[in-house]
Amino acid sequence: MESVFRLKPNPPSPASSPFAGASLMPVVRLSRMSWARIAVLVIGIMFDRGGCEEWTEASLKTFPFDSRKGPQAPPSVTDAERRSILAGKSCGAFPCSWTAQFIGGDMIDLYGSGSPNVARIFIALEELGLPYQAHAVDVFAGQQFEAWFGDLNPNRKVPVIVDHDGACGDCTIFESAAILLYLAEKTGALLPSHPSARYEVIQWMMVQVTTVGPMMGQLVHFTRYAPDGISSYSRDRYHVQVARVFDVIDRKLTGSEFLAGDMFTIADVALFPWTVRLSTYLGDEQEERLVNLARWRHNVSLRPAVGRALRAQDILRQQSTKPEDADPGTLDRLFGRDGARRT
Ligand SMILES: N[C@@H](CCC(=O)N[C@@H](CS)C(=O)NCC(=O)O)C(=O)O
Repeated sequence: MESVFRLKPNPPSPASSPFAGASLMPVVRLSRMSWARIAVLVIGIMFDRGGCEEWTEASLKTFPFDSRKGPQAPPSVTDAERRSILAGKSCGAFPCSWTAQFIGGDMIDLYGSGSPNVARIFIALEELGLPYQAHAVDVFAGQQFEAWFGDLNPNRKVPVIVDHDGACGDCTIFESAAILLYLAEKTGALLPSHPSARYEVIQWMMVQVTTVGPMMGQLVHFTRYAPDGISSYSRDRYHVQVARVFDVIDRKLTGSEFLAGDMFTIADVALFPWTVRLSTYLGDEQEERLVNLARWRHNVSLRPAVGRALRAQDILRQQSTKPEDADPGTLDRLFGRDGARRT
């Protein structure tokens, strides 16, 4: 477990915090935390475009903060102040992983990367307004094979969360769908309680985790990573499977605002990240036929929490090795090929 803390981003020293000196607030006598809250709110209002743009690489780059630096150092706050911020879910325009640094205290550790299965968890945490701290696991540098990560997930895949305020104490959960269910049950949101509505959501979420994720994952693998010349049968098979399941989803979205009805749920959270670059792998022509999916994706992309989630995940992406820069031996181990041992 020793290297868990190495991965945490280094906050700037408290001396560099704009809230560090009381002399910055000479006229109105407010507590530091009140000033911090006001600053977060004002800057948030100034820069939040309501998440009202479809997420693209370009929109991430134009976000007015240097996401590599993240937020300013947190001032120390009292428990009462922290509770009142949490009660107000005052993440504002910023990712809750940023605001959480102003709050301190128990929060959720998220271990992840820039992948779609990890994006699911960022979106859920932001939708639920839960404070969390994100840690990069650099999978294209092989960090998932380090001993400390095997203690968190013996299957050596991200995402993993550790909830320090969980019903089971420090609850460690892996597998993105299990995490989504856990977070929904913890908060009583994104999943209806009535059994028929609940299982409508669960069955559509299962379509994502058993079919969309794995089929897309294999299609991406055989399109991007497999050696030329030997993979056309496999690529064609996964292409057909992806096209088929998205036809099913598109039909389901006819006359239905969200995947499991008129409420945004963990089924939508599970699907969205895999649709962001769908045309790259499915082809423009096939994707254009999915008109209901396009309408749904556009609406989901306008949700402020989704915008915040993707910006927060981009910080992890920037801290990680790009697939094209990965060492060939690490790629062999990651993909379990050429006799390389994964564990
Ligand atoms: N079924 C898993 C899949 C997770 C997954 O495939 N994670 C990839 C994201 S890059 C990973 O960690 N790969 C590293 C590896 O396989 O070594 C989930 O939904 O959580």
